[in-house]
Amino acid sequence: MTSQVIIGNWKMNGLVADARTLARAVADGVSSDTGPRVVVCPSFVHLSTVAAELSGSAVALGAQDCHHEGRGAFTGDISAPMLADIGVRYVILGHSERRAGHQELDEMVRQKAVAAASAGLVPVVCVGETQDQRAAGQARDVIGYQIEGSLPQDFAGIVAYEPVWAIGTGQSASIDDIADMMAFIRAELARQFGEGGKTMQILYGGSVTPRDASAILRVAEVGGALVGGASLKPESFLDIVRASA
Ligand code: G2H
Repeated sequence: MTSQVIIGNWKMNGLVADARTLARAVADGVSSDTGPRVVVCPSFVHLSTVAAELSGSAVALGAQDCHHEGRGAFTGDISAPMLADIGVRYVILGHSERRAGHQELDEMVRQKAVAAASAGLVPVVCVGETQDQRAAGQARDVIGYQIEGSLPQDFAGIVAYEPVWAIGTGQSASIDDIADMMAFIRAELARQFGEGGKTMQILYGGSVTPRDASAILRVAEVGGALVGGASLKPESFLDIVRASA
């Protein structure tokens, strides 16, 4: 069985000293023997600091976004080759906070996933429905379209299902909801990608805490977790890592 993946998304939090302390605590708490793959995704300005702290550890470095072009006149943007160059191995793409706050559309996310893979990064593409879409019975349609639009045809990365209504609210989706959507996403991946879609890793994200991590990580098709708030507390994050397989 493929190891589960636990990814800490630090979002826009902390200063250099905080990132260093958090990275050190996670690096010290994760053993290098087989088990879950552990990734932390600090802000861009903390990547090099965190890379130094993670050096020689079993924890991999991730970023929270990248540009779809490799280089050029894109003021303020960061390319996938730049990230790979400083030791980044994973990149979160299409997070709902970027879809909502930066008007990122499926096609843009797809182009970023292509750029990330070309640079040797593992794209972690997020999909998720809003509360209104769920209430209107559109959750499956929305996720199906996001998968179709955001993942390139040769996609070999990770999909993260993050219902928008569960993000940062302290209220993760119910186990039944997660199981239902995971089964749907697996079927959709298999339908759209054939054999590759049957083994693509799918993470759950949205208010994962140590309290509910074990139950969530045991749901069929859940290949790990994308953790926001709880990843900022080393003990909470490491408890979630220990709950994974
Ligand atoms: C969802 C998640 C991490 P949180 O955004 O991507 O954050 O665990 O705080 O809901």
